[in-house]
Amino acid sequence: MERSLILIKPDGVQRGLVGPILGRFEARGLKIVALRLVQVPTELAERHYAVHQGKPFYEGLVEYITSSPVVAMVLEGTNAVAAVRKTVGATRSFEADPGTIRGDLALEVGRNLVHASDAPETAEEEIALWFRDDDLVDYSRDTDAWIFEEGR
Ligand code: IDP
Ligand code: MG
Repeated sequence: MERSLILIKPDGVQRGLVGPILGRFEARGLKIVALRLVQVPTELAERHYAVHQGKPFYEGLVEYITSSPVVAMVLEGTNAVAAVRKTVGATRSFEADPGTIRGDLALEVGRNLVHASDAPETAEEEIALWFRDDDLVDYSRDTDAWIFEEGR
């Protein structure tokens, strides 16, 4: 099973969209294996966005993600990384397809509601950055066999 690190960014929390956003992932069948509300320390923001250091939007991005609490979570499922990225939509919200979170609920790139890991390898690194091993809960759902062909 693949896992992805998702953040509902400060605009999502402030706008009261935690439930609707989380609901889209749950409805798709992704399993929540970790979840917490975090006021992000600058140091964590800088490590999380290290790949963007030096880009013109980097400082604004760190300011944005530390401006108010985020909801951090780990979601699990078959092809979870790609599935979540599709559900989230294009980075530039105004270009995101209708039906995606950004395409339905956001307009700007700097207020795009959600972070989602972009590859299984970066997902594992990001999960280690945001959660301790024992924060991840291993459990099965009665619905798993109706969501995953291989059951579990
Ligand atoms: P992603 O979140 O869709 O993976 P990335 O390219 O990894 O997009 O960029 C990380 C975040 O940086 C974006 O989600 C967005 O909040 C912000 N960002 C990216 N490009 C720009 C930009 O051109 N202006 C302002 N913010 C940007
Ligand atoms: Mg990214």
